[in-house]
Amino acid sequence: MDTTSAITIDSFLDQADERVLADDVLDGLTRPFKELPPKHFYDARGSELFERICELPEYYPTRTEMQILCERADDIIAETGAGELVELGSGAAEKARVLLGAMKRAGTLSRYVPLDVSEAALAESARTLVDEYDGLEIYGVIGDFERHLDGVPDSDGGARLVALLGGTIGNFPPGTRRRLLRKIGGLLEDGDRLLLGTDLVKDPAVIEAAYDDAAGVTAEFNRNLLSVINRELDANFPIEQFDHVAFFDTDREWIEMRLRAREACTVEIDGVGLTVEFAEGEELRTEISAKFTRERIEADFAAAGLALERWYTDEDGLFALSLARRQ
Ligand code: AVJ
Repeated sequence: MDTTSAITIDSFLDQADERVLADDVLDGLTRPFKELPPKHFYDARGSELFERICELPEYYPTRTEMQILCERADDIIAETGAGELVELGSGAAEKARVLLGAMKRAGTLSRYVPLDVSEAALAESARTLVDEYDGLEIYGVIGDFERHLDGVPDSDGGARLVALLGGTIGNFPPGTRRRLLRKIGGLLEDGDRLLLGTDLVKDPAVIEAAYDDAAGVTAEFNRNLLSVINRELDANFPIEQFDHVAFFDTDREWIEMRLRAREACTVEIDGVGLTVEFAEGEELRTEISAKFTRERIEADFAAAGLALERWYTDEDGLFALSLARRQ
């Protein structure tokens, strides 16, 4: 069998996308409180550092989510009857594999629709998966799920499961999060479900350790954002003079990562013709990662026209998978 015939890949990234980092830098570094969106962490080195974070003893989300998935995948598929998996931010498709395996056991497996910005990761995982799952069709969408949800094809007829895993939804501030959830809800028809992975509120010390590990991998990951800007936008951030900061904001229930200038400095960003001053001790916010309670997820779902149907968590209540449908 010519397995490649089971793979279709559609790309929505174009030259305009090279401007996204430039625009985010122009906007974010000229604000009264400097800020950059976390999506720019993930160049090749940043993706590698993130994979190392996932292996750290302090970083519980990835392994906990995987454990819940492995324990509950058959339940989730029995509950939804899904035969098609749409995964937003699919990466190496390790979590997808667990759900596809359950679909195969249930006899419903038909199509996998991964959406990811990395063409390499997507093409590679598609090749392995079609070999592993006989008859599986793959429709890959190369794009950014904030902008290219329109690239997701119509449902293939059976029940569809749309997955946003890893706790990525926590990277968006509350209003943006609800808007995004509503847009994602647009991919669901009657009988389709959303599977959402969220990290949960817990002892702040546990959360802070997960974002400030003893080996310093998260600190490197955070500083890597400055290397991306130095390289892509011809800038001269003195990277080693920025300290990693991570703290849990108990009112907002999110962790914040920042980079703090140890000394005052002037940074030239030639690619956008910008000069930026940092005062001694000034901080640049690089990420928020919201932690949830079941009530908060239900409220976000309601505001996005969705309804929580099933709630799966680990015995320590560290992380949750929510199954939701359109209201
Ligand atoms: C990939 C967004 C889920 O917020 O925990 C890990 C990224 N940042 N360590 C998270 C991250 C610092 C991660 N997400």
